Amino acid sequence: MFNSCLGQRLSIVTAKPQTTRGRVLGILSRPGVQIIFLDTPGLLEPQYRLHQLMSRQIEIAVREADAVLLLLDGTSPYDRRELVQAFVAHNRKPLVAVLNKVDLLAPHALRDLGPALQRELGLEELLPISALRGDNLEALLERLTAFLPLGPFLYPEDMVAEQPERFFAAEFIREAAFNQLSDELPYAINVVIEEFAERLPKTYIAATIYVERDSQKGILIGKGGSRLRSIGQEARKQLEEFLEQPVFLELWVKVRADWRDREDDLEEFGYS
Ligand SMILES: Nc1nc2c(ncn2[C@@H]2O[C@H](COP(=O)(O)OP(=O)(O)OP(=O)(O)O)[C@@H](O)[C@H]2O)c(=O)[nH]1
Ligand SMILES: [Mg+2]
Repeated sequence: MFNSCLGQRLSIVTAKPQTTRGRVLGILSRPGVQIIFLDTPGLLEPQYRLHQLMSRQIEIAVREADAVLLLLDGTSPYDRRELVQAFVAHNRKPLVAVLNKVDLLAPHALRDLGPALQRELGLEELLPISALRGDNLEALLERLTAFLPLGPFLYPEDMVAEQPERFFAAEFIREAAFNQLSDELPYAINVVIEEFAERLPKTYIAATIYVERDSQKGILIGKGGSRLRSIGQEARKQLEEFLEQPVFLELWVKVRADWRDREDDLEEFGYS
């Protein structure tokens, strides 16, 4: 939804939950209005110190924001019901709630689901959208605009993102790893960009993928290095599209035991 509203692929998207770990800022400028979106992780029950820091990203974004956009997945609308209920109950910011993926819902299912969800979660309004098809995104932008303060633009009109290219490079590598690994392994991964150099004819990017255990290292690398190579190929394609330049990508794998629970590692990796 974030990417669809911005018309750019800034936030990585995968079929696995807990893909987004940090806060990603995206700027949408139109005549007379600038909307600054902060994409955050989803509400979650923390199991690791990393999860606590992810939850804090939500708190920080909400504190900074003029309005909160609560996005529910139409195919699992009651997912984490208590967390969502508690969030809505404690929220003091203007709230715009949307039900996404209506492209996958039959019209009659939507007719019943909308009012039931509103009642259950205490939502005044629930806007059905499809980020995939673009349904109701204009209506959503209009609702959000109503809560924005009057004033000069906060960013130049031609600026879409604020975070450095290195950040997005790490994210695209993590996205490829999420797509190509299964079970717990994607969650044990962290990507660090070691070098990012704009050289001719190709931008040179070297990155380390950290895992938590030696056994995970072998799975990530795969037979004869096949899986790591395949992850690298997918990431390189995305990076070339994003940077609009040919990219030479070099990937390394290292073990950092229990990094998801270690304060010093989380700080080094930029999560705190
Ligand atoms: N059919 C359909 N699929 C969608 C739509 N929007 C997102 N998806 C899919 O839903 C999945 C999750 O998308 P994400 O953007 O990673 O979800 P998220 O809410 O950011 O979740 P996390 O970052 O993991 O917390 C991906 O497979 C998307 O392609 C939509 O409008 N319709
Ligand atoms: Mg996300």
